[in-house]
Amino acid sequence: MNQNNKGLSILIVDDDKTNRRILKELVEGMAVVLLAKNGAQAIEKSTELKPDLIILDIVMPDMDGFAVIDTLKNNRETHDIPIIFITANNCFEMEEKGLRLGAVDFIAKPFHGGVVQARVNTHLQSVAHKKLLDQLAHIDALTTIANRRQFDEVLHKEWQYAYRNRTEFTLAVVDIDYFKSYNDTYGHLVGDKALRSVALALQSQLVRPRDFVGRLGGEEFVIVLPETDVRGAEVSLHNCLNAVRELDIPHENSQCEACVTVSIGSYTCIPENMTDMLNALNFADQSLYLAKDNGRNQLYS
Ligand code: GH3
Ligand code: MG
Ligand code: MG
Ligand code: MG
Repeated sequence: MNQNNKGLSILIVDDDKTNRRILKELVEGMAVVLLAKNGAQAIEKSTELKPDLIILDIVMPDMDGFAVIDTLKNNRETHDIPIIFITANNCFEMEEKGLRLGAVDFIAKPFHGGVVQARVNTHLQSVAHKKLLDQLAHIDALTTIANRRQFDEVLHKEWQYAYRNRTEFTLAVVDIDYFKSYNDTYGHLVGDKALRSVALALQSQLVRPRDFVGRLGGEEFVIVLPETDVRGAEVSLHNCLNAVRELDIPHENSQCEACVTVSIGSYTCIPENMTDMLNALNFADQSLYLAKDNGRNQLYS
């Protein structure tokens, strides 16, 4: 029905088999359909599969729709999933209760198929918009890699993981060498192009799924290497240095080589608390300063 909804999923929760089938037939052209026949199953599937929209029956044995929405809204993992109530129990009090519990819509049974489709379509479109906005909010427009906001979130998550699991954690800061003079020599637009190439070269070297690179701002990047000790980090970060050098972007006024290079400062630790997270970037920055002071075009860890 709507091309923009591709890849989205809807969970239909109803204890009545015929209702599940009818609803499924109505919406299966718009999204991937998942089914649950009771409240417990609804919660299990919502937590595991994170559907983009839930159509929820109210009257069900054991656990009714109100209990289900209450549980989902109180769980951080599921609390943003939009829920549409659909029920034969359609007095205004029920409708008000459902909406106050956080439902985005309320449909009375017997329903008209076209109305259900139209409403579901509207909600799927808002989900798609929200996803797009969320993506844009986490990406750096110039380089297309992750931005500072995403870095802050990843740092918090990975630092917490390392702290809880007593694993080593590496944070590295990357800064392009003599980039002011690059802009002065070749112009700002060519500078932007070089920035993009450097960002993608760094990204191409970080192959493990949780390795992360983002743009901190200006011509500085940040790399997070979870579960990585000093030796492991040195391998990955040397690969990054080489990948940038191998781009072989001419820089006739660089004082290290005739091409664009970067300096990298890194810091590895097993976190002892959550507050030290704020200092980790400073420590990596201190190493970067030493890499610069030592002649640039190198890693200091
Ligand atoms: P160093 O080797 O010590 O790092 O020297 P540098 O010239 O790279 O360092 P400095 O901090 O003095 O200059 C950074 C320059 O990066 C300044 C600015 O012209 C350039 N820059 C920052 N952001 C952008 C951007 O988005 N696009 C372009 N083209 N240049 C940028
Ligand atoms: Mg029912
Ligand atoms: Mg800089
Ligand atoms: Mg620089």
